Amino acid sequence: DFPAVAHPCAEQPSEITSNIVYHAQYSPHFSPLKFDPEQAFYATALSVRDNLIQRWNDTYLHFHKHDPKQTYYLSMEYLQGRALTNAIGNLDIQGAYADALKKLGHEIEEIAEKEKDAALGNGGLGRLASCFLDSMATLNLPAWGYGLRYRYGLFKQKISKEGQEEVAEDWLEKFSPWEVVRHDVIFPIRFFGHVEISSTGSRKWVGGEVLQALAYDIPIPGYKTKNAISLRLWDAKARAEDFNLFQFNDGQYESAALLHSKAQQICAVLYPGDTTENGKILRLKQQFFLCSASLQDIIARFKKRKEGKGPYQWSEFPNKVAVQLNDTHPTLSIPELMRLLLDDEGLGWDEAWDVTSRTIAYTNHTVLPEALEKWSQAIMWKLLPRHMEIIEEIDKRFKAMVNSNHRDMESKLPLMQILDSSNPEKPVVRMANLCVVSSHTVNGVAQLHSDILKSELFAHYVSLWPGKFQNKTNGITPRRWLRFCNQELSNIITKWLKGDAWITNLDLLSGLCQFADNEELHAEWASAKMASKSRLAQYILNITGVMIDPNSLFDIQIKRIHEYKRQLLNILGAVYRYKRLKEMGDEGRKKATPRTIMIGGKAFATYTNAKRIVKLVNDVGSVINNDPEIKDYLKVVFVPNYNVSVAEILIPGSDLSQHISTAGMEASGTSNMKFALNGCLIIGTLDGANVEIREEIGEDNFFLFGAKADEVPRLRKERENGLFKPDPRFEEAKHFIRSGAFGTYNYEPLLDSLEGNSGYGRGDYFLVGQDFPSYMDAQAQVDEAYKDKKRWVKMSILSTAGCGKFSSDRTISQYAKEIWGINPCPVP
Ligand code: DL6
Repeated sequence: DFPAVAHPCAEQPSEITSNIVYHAQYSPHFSPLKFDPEQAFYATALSVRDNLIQRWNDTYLHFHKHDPKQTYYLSMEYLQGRALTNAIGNLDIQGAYADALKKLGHEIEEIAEKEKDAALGNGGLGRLASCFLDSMATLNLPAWGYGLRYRYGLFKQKISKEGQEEVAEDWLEKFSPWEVVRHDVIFPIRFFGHVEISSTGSRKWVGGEVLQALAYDIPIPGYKTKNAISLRLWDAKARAEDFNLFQFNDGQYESAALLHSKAQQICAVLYPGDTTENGKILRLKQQFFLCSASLQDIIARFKKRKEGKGPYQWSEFPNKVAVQLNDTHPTLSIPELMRLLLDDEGLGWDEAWDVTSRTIAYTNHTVLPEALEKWSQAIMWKLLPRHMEIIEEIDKRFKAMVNSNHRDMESKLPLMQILDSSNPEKPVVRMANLCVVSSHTVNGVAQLHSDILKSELFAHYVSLWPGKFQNKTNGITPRRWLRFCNQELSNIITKWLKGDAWITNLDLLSGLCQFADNEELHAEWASAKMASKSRLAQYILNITGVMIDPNSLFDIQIKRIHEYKRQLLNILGAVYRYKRLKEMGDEGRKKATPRTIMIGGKAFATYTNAKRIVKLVNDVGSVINNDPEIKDYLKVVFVPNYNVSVAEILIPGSDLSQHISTAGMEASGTSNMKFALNGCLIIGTLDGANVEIREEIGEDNFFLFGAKADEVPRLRKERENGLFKPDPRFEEAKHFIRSGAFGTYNYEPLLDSLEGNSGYGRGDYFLVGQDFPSYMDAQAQVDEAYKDKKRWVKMSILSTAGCGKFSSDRTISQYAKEIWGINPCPVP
């Protein structure tokens, strides 16, 4: 109902110039008269934000008026990366902004690099959430993301002689130009305390520690649409009255501000260490903080949208609200929604359960046993006593249902129940079981993974609820991961497909197949790749000092460092290649395909073997890159501090990428999709989404090796029983490292993990030795294929052409139709 005002949403270069200058002067964050690239970035971002705020408000109002069913995506992680190029690109005003900045003496690319990555996530799961938001906005879906506003995101990785060092990453060091604090959106969040029972038997959670959740919103613009949705991040604060002035004036500074310091801890870091009890409590507090704040907000919005429309029924709630749990981290949404409905809204159990289970759906992202969350019942009783009562009741009713309706399943109950007290000293709550029992839909993230969920991890539940389980193969946004990060290639695609409709309809890429042998396209394709490789080579030189040759085959593996992802297989292969190159002499080497192997990724701070892998890659690189005999044939580079922005440089410049996890262990992978989309060939196992990528782009365009998922248990057994005969090349590579060729660091614990079951040995659980020979054979095929430039470029074109399925627009449309039941609500 505001009177109309001229909004400062600039779209023409001259308006943009004055809007940027306006922000430099009147939204000052720096001393006056300064306009270097950093200040220019902030002023430009604020100017773009003006434009976004207009769309954002319009979208909010539109949803409010039409009251469609809305999805809320709850995730502990979002890996947003930088926002400026993406926002300007999605608003389709790149040219105008570039011109405007030129007039002000700046290049848009140069100022965009001043933005810090928002790294509020760890890996694929967080980046998936960010891709999903882009697709939700682009598809005009009524949907929002909820997360936490971590003060420090994922650590910055520094590489020293000792290996990886973690340094706090201060993405809010200056400020984030994108976020808007909503001072009116604030909810109380309780921890600890006890349950009070009234004379009528109703229960109420009281006492304990009460903090406030305050909303910070980040606008998410859709691509070429008026819709802009919200990523709402919660920050924790304590109330002024909780600051004890008396104690402070008495010199008791710490106790005076106790609750304030507790509030600061909640959103201090992503995934605080959880080896101590304090660490566990803090993690659980973070999870509950996200769930409780988001649900209170969702309920408030549900009620607000009903205002003036007569009385509402709670049974309507699931017709207006869909909550998607991104893995088990937001599981506490289940007992929290139950608590809010039972204790605050006064619903009976059956009604509250009906509403909750029709609202919530759960995505599983891993089958790794150590990643399946189990929380100590003792800690849960202490921190969330009312929720534990509710979880106990859910578990009791679930068991009663199985006992009365599925007597044949009774023997499976110990595996299926939510509370596991089989170890009386450490009874736990199994979060995944709570999710499966309470959600209306459970999905995996690639076909193979979803099949494994149905046949193994959740097999028993399938007999109870066969219709509950679905697959939603992951996807990536083609905007960030091709259109904006690889403009050369995307312009070529637009030219050959006669238009840019592929950006929102990625299936159209298949139109490139008909030109797969066209020489003109080949020349353009190869030249775009060379431009990206040269840019990447320059980047590597700048950050590592290592000179790499863009004419060599660029072979990249970037992902979190984990034994199951088998960076160790990659580096052992590199060690073997190096040894061979040394032995073959000058003449032999001349026939070799020159290669640059790049590995990047962060190791979790307490994951010792992962940190040893980082150290090994760096040590191997130091020796090989300084060997004058080998310099024209092989380089091994560890790319430090891998993050979204670094990926945007690496992926366009790749020829080959490695997705080589032990089959059955990588739920999906999404970087495999990004590489393939950018015309990079994959060497990989039949794992996660590799399986579907290979199906889509054709098996001739994929370098396959390794054991299949269904062979893995037998191979592990054989390995345990001493039946495994290692390939001599595998033995040679390990022996070479043990000989001290790459320094004197003690690699024994790492190498021994590939041996028998004694000492550090874990019997090569990840089957590196088993897959080594077929890996090396596949790498030899890569070397041969790369020599035939025509064949390689054709394979590269066909890779891109086959990636239509892997757009996150496709994934999100499927979630919208098949899980959430929501429809587009475009702002006119
Ligand atoms: O679904 C997104 C992403 C998958 O692509 C990866 O394969 C999977 O490892 C990752 N899962 C997680 C969960 N925890 N762990 N491990 O990050 O999800």
